Amino acid sequence: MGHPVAKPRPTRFGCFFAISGMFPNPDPSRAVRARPRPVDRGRRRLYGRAMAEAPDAETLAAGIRSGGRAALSRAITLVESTRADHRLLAAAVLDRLSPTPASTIRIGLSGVPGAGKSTLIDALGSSLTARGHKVAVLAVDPSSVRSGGSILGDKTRMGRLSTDAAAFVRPSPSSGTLGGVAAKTRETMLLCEAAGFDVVIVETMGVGQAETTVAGMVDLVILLMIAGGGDELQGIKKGILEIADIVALNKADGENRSRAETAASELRSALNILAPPSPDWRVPVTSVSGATGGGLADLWERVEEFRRIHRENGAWQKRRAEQRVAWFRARLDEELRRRVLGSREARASLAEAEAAVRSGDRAPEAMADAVLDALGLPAGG
Ligand SMILES: Nc1nc2c(ncn2[C@@H]2O[C@H](COP(=O)(O)OP(=O)(O)OP(=O)(O)O)[C@@H](O)[C@H]2O)c(=O)[nH]1
Ligand SMILES: [Mg+2]
Repeated sequence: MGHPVAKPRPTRFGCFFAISGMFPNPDPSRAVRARPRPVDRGRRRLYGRAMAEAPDAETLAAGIRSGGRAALSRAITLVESTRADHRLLAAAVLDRLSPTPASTIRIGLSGVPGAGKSTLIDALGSSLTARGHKVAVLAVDPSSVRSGGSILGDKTRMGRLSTDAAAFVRPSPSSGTLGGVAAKTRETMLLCEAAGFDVVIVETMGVGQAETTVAGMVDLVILLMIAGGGDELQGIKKGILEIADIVALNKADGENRSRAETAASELRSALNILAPPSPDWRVPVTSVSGATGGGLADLWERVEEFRRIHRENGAWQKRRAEQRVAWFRARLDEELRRRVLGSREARASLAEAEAAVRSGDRAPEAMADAVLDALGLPAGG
């Protein structure tokens, strides 16, 4: 039996081989050429040219470090851009801003639509800025991935924070995959930290995947719940409860207060049967009201307690380090794919290869090998 790739087949796939030498490596860093600063020469040896050449990166980084809103906004625009040269420039800015301050707190706030996340963030955030914190609020909204729009009225539901000079509210980037939106949100978070925001809250509306993705970029996850008609415990997705570091029963006000407190105690028993997220931490369940501000001081105390305990046992630092490596790997995978398969010619050839696989004419395994061979990446190395 011959090599499957060599098997002559009557498809138009021959065209793939004809242009296989034409996969240009898009080199967007050419667009941002500049004389490297001294430290870049070392980086250049280590990481190649892309990181060394970025004329505006230094200026932008300096502007962000000095707390300039214009520089911050410009860098966020770069992060959210789909242009390759913008992404490279954003990467160079982030590199100059590394490491960002270790003293910040990154909070993921999750909960079903209408749980009161924005209202609570507005109240909690305002109380924090009143105490001298600088608060950034970002959003990962899976519906924006599908619809191309951001959470409607998000800013208006954070009326106090969006006009607060010590706060920064940014809606979800409105394009890309969930992973792409999350990556942009994470980069924006780092820019905000470098600009002096010491509390970052990432609001995520949703069920499932978005929460897990956000948990991969924050120090702790607060799950906001509301008391339902009595069967709310059955309705909880176990996966979501498992990523929660703190649970808050929201809307504990007016006649809903006692229902929220009953639900909180039921949840405490439910959580007892789940493995705690770390040996030193039992997930606390508090009742809060974003509307009245009730319980928010207690909620913040839990956040600070979580931080104190996990900084002392090292889990805080370890989680951040692991997250950095995970994002490095994700970016590497994405860039590898983009640079190897992203050109117009490669995409056309891939479409052709996929058509041959879709029709059943070629075996997927052999076709994947054929594509990589044609790209000069044979299996034997
Ligand atoms: N009684 C009461 N109502 C609240 C409270 N917080 C929010 N609400 C109401 O609940 C509704 C949803 O509030 P939001 O803060 O927008 O909820 P959200 O979770 O951010 O919603 P999405 O972003 O759409 O997922 C609004 O009508 C609020 O007025 C609260 O603490 N108590
Ligand atoms: Mg909201």
